[in-house]
Amino acid sequence: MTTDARLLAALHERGDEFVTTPELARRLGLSRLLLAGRIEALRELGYDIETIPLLGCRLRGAPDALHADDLLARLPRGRVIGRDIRVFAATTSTSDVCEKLARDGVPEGVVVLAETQTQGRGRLGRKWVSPPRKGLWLSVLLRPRGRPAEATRLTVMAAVALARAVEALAGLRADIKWPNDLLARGRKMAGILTEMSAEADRVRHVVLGLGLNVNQTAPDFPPEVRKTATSLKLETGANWCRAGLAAAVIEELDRGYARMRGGGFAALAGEWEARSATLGRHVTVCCGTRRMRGRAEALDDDGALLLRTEHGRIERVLGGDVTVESGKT
Ligand code: BT5
Repeated sequence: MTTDARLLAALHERGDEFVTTPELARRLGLSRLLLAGRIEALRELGYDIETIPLLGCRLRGAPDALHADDLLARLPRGRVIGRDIRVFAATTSTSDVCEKLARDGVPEGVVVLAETQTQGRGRLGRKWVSPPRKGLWLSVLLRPRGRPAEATRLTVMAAVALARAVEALAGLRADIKWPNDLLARGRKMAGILTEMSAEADRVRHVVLGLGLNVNQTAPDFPPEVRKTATSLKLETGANWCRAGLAAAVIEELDRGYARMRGGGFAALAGEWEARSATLGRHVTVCCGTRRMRGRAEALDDDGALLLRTEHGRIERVLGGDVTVESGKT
């Protein structure tokens, strides 16, 4: 961790209370003069740090901006996902950046965030609207062991992680629509894009891209998605601290990934099923030019959707767009 990350961690840890200057200087291994310099630098970034002689310092507020040091300071130690965090003011797509890092041999777990994306993408070349400072646009590089067919498991894991973070912080119940949407009252609040580089039987790496709408109001959405999209702000009426949310999402992703590696996918899938807006419903799945109708029965152990077709057969669906046709049966 950088000095600024450790300084912010010490302040976050104490909440509303003061940390004395000698304690801070000792913890960070800095002279008081250097410490004052770091505090001033953070103030220039928008951190509201109050200093009172004898009492010390406390953090009164953070800017509505994402900073790698601040995110590192909010996260627990010893994690894989988020051990390296990189924040950009703007990028084409955070998944492009992650893909480059993958080819440069960067270890798994690096998280790339951007305040805005100029070419944010969804599946099949679709566009992902990513206005500046309104949401979380982030990608994670993973190098999982296992067969390429298991990559869908990562989408399942990411959907559960997002739903948990949103629920824990905003108290908002989010439904998961297979394979990659998070819905609130039937509207899309988040999307997941899982991109894989693989050989025949081995995954080289996976880039997991997550987009979560946070502080948009209706006019922030372009007309083409205004009726189908929603944000945390639209659902709760409040503005949300994106840094806090980003840290919660990263923490949940790390927890989910650890569970998966520890053989705990079945439990994750159970949690997914409990939050599912898809299972038990009659759906149409469009997969390229193929169209299938049936009842969404269950999740397979690799994350595929098991669909009981009109003819009574079970089809395994690995990807596609799901439209829910009717209520649960
Ligand atoms: C997705 O695709 O839902 C995956 C979205 C992944 C976005 C993240 S952001 C970080 C990382 N970097 C990227 O470039 N991408 C990832 P799909 O299921 O294909 O849905 C795309 C469709 O959702 C579009 O065609 C629109 O109809 C709709 N849409 C676009 N932007 C939206 C938004 N901000 N909120 C809700 N719906 C949106």
